This record gives sequence, structure tokens and C-alpha cells, in this order.
Amino acid sequence: MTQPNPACTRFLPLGKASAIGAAIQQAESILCVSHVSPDGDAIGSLLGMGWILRSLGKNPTLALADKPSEDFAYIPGFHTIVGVTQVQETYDLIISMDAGSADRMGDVFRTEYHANIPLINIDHHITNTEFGTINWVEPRCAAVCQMLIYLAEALGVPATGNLAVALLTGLVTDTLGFRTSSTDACVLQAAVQLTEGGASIQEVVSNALQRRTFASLRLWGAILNSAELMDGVIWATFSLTQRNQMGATDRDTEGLANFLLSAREADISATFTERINSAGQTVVECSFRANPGFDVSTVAVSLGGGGHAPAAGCTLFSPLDTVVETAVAALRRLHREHMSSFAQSSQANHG
Ligand SMILES: [Mn+2]
Repeated sequence: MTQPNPACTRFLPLGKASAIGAAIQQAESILCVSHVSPDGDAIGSLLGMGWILRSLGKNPTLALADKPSEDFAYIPGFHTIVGVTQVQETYDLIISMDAGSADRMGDVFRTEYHANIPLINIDHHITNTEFGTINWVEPRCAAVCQMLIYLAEALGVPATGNLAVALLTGLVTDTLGFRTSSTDACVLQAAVQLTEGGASIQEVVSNALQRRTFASLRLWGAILNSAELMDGVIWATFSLTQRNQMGATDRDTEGLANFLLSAREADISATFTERINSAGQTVVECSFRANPGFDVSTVAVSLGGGGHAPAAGCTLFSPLDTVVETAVAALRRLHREHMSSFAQSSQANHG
């Protein structure tokens, strides 16, 4: 079996591993959570943590504020995930995965009940606000699922079987099938380890990344038809009206921002999706993507969101038109500033 390379396991400092291990050992009742609008890394790391804790003799509660897509039902344990109503007021320990800030956990974390409970915050977003009692934030990891391979190793839990399938899911989805700039030797080594542990790349790619409904293909056609391009920024909007007309779900627009960036003329992409949040409010979910050299997390943070340099986002409460106008202006400014600093530096190089 492939053992994790020391160059990769250094992402989990010894002190961090023993602090997390001790907190888990001392806890009787454990609540594990991840972020709202859960993606493959959120669901994979949540279920993966569930399998790690069960191996250690614990019986954790796994909760998500939003119902996860059935596309991920192939991951063992998927149907053990509960919603907000089944979360209790007291636990010995809370473990949050893939959430960049406390509000990203949604209503599975209620400040009035949970604020004084020890919280382990495991995340890879560079914008993480370190909201835990123990914070393990590693932006050099492509997915939280990658981080959990190192944690499992440190806790003596083999990354095989159910755990391997769960962790491979986040590794595949956050790297878009090993195609992002974050896909380095450690990511590929992690994939080798999970494959040896019995997980199938083909199965995970097919279920989590590739297969979509006919309705969602038609929806993409309609949205792409109205996409706009200006100053190296490509964007598309998707209103509630369109959504109701086409009978689309939240998951149907996933991946669209990545696809828009395949336009040769664009360096930055954005999608603006209107949806109703768990509190019944109309919100606009903004997803930003960028080619290497552009940092869209700065724009996301300025609008109250977060993320990584190549992929970031935010949720806004203003009307769709206003959100698009504000965000596109900021993204075009980011593109212009980059191009002018690039022109200056290449002038200096030639001068
Ligand atoms: Mn992630």
C-alpha cells in the first residue's frame, strides 16, 4: 500500500493532530457539520469524518442545513445525514468541515445553544475566519477530504472502504476531476491511496461530476445563450422566474461558472443564481472563477463572502440586477488592474 509522502503529511502538524485526537477521545456526543448548499467536498468530508469517528468507537450526528443532492447517495452513510430539526442543543464537541466562516454552517450551528461548545474547524479556504476552538486551516490542500486522509493516518484509521469512497468524492469534485491548478503531486498521491483503499475514480467521477439530468442540460443551453462578455469577464444570470419555468433545482446550475471560464476570451467568470434560502428570503448566490494570476477571493471577501484565488463566492440579499451590476464592475476592475500591472511589469522587463 502507498503510504502518505512526508512532503504531504506535513500539512497536518503533529501538535494539531494530537489536539484534535484528544478532543475527539474526550467527547461522548459529537456533532459534525459542513456548509450550506453542500458540494461534493462538504458531503464527502462530513461522511468521511463520520466513518473516522465510528472507527474510533464514537457515534456522531452528521448534519447539514440544506438537503444534500441524491447524486451523492452512492457514498456509504449518505442517508444518515440529518437536517436542522434533528440537531440537539448540547453536544460535547462540534466538528465543522469546509466552512470558511461560522455563518456558512447555516442553522445546524445555533449561536444561542452551541457557542460555548468546543469546536474543531477543519478547512482549506484561505479566507477562513478561524472561528473554532481548534483551527486546522490548510489552503495548500485542494479539498478538506485530502486533509482528512492525513488526519485518518494520524489517528490510526485506515483510509479504505467506506471512508475511501467518501474522501475520494471531495478530492474529485474540488479538483473538477484532477484538472484544477490545485492538483499537485500530493493530490494525485492521495487519489492513489484511496484507489488502493477500494474507491473507484470512474464511479466517483461519473456520479459526482459528470451525470446530469436532461432538464439541467436544457437549462444550461438557455443560460449560456444569454451569457455576456466584457473586459475578459464572462457572466450569466439565472432568475427565480427562469428557474420555476424550467423546473430546475439548485444543483442544476452547479459547475456552470467553471464551464463559462472555458471561453478563450475570458479570464474571469461569474454566475448569479437567484434562490430562496432556508429562512424563506430571496438571495442571489454569486460564484466566481478565475484563471491563474487572478484572485477572485478578494472580490468575494469585499462583498461579504470568501473562497480561494481561482474559485470564490458570496450570497447577497439585493435584487438580482443590482448584484450583477456591483459584482461585474468589481470583477472588471480586478481584470483591468491585473492587465495594467502586467503591462507595466513587461514594459519594465523590456525597458
Ligand atoms: Mn472544499
